[in-house]
Amino acid sequence: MALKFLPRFAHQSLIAAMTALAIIACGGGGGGTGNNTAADTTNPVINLNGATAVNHEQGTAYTDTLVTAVDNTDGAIAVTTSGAVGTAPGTYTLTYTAMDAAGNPATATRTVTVTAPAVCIASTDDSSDASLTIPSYYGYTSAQTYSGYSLVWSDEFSGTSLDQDSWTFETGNSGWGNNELQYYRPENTCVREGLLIIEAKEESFGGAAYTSSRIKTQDKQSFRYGRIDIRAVTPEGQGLWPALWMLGQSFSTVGWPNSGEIDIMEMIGGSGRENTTHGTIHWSDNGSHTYYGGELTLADGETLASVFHVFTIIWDSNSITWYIDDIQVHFMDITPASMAAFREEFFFIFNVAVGGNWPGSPNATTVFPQRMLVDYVRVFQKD
Ligand SMILES: [Ca+2]
Ligand SMILES: [Ca+2]
Repeated sequence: MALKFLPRFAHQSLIAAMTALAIIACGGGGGGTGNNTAADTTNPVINLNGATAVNHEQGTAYTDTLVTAVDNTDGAIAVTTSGAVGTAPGTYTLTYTAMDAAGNPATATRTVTVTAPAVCIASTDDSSDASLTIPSYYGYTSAQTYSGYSLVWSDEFSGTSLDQDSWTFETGNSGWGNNELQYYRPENTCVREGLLIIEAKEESFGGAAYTSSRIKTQDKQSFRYGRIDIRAVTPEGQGLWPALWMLGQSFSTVGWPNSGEIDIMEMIGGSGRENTTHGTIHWSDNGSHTYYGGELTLADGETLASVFHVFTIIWDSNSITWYIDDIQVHFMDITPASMAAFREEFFFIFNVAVGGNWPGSPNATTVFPQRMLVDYVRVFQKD
């Protein structure tokens, strides 16, 4: 609830001055100003100072226009606002009330429709993108339940915008330690048709030649152990580098690689490479960065970009095992003392990098825009 006042004092001073003049004009005397003989039966008038219905794009706080009220006898009077504009897409109503000194009320409303950011649609260099349609990809689907496990968190991406109670956008073009070429922006993410869509574009922004998105669950959703299933289709092309991965929740205090890193899926785009999923962990072995990865290459010409696959880790205090479509990719024993980081909480990061040390830069064969589609992420833990 918020109260809004006009400067009333100035107005009352003016009334007082005019009253004094009236007394002088009447020749003075003790008659006083006299009381109104007729009761005030006229309602105040509320002025919205703006439209009765407005649209507001999600992602920034809504600031309402100053609403005022004026009364025939009281002049400017206070307005009380009830209701609030939420952060999620939807229509919200703000109600304004005012009352004059005689008790005559006034009320008015304004509706504010919060819309999902207009993302994954046309950018200045990509007019064809306005008609984005979600391809009907086929592919692998994992079980909804597992014996001995319970679902503790999932995001099915069934809404119309990224759930910012669980996810945070990371932004910028720092290169992210890998000489990546993209500028990460919220504008390159949307949620549509049950899918998270992260779109990499060839688009100049903030000194970068490409834009994309990177989202994380740090400080919002973190987990230790369990079975994690992520159903996704990767982008493709030389220079694309999609990743579904995790960092230790201690990252903000101990840094990398002390926090530990679990790469559930990485794919490096480019000819002959898009049929291989990489699973890797990074950690600090007594102060030196150490990593160990495994990979699996699909047969029959299938790629990670051609149909949905499910990327899985099964993680407990002893080991992490990676799977694609329930086929084992990699196994790591994490019992050594130097790997204690993997016995702590981790959060998710999903991103599509463009360029960087591992994939190399895009070239003339790379088609933009490119998209990673994520159908769901599910975390199951042992009962
Ligand atoms: Ca009145
Ligand atoms: Ca979904």
